[in-house]
Amino acid sequence: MPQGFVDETSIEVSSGSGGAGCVSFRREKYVPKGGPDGGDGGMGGNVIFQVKTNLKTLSHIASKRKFHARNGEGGKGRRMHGKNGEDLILDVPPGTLIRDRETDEILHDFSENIDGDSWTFLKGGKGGLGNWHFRSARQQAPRFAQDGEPGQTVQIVLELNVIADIGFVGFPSVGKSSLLKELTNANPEVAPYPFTTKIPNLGMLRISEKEVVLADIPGIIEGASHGVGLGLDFLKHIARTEALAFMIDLGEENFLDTYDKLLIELEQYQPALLDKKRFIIGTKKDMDETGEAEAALRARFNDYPVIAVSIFSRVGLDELKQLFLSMAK
Ligand SMILES: Nc1nc2c(ncn2[C@@H]2O[C@H](COP(=O)(O)OP(=O)(O)OP(=O)(O)O)[C@@H](O)[C@H]2O)c(=O)[nH]1
Ligand SMILES: [Mg+2]
Repeated sequence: MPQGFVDETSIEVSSGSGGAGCVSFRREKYVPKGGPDGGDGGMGGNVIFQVKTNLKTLSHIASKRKFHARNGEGGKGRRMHGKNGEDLILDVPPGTLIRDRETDEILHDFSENIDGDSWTFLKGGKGGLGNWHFRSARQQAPRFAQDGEPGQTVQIVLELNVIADIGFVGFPSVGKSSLLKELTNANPEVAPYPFTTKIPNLGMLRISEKEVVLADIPGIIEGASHGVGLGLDFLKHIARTEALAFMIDLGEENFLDTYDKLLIELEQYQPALLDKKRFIIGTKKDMDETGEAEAALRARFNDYPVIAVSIFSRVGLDELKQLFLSMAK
């Protein structure tokens, strides 16, 4: 599996400790020695995982190593209960698998889950009882209370098989990796010679709370289905995407033939690839005289969305992001 397709992150999670019970005695006017009135400690916060379907990767978790739920607060006089500690709620994308780091045991599998489904992994510690509970005929003024129960700490690994939403297909050097680099957190190699990209790269585009995963694959040339260039084995990595972006270099002489050539290769590899949603990206719009090329592209593809972009002059990128968003699941 190429790098980046399995998202994995190792973290430590801890539930909160319970708050301590309180030792306290009533103080009232005219009552010289009040009875015990120390309240109980609050519960420690739980560790909860929750599915969020707008997430596609674990990158929002990977930036931190340790996560803690809050501790419960101590009890107070007048039998006042301490505040419960706030739960730690970790949002994960559907498909996330949670393992124990030491034993490798699968603790939970979120593969079937829908938005908002949650799983409580670690319970917070119970709060200790206040001295009020320990009064008895023999013990009228107990000077002790219980400690809160400690929280639990576990090392876990989160795993996710990331499936891209949109795959980039195009001839070598059309600018696939440049676009991925421009729009996402990925950092693929970019160079002015063909077949710079040898294994697929994934990148995540975040637009207002939503994540769209883009897949940059090696260049496809005529005859690739018969093994020319790098062949087409890498197309398996875009077999499950929602949509394909056909990238066409506006500065290239025979740019209108590119699309047909790409389609032939895709069909040879797997006809089902042609059932996917499609759209056309004209690249390198900053080059001279690409205006005409763009118009020709629009005329040819009036049934698919067409967007002309340039990484250098930064045109068309916002429009493209919106299109990606609308094409993703
Ligand atoms: N003028 C211009 N050049 C661009 C633009 N985008 C990419 N390039 C250049 O095109 C060349 C190829 O870019 P890449 O992003 O490596 O192309 P690729 O499609 O990933 O190529 P392969 O991985 O070899 O298939 C590089 O020299 C880029 O700097 C653009 O918007 N305008
Ligand atoms: Mg590339």
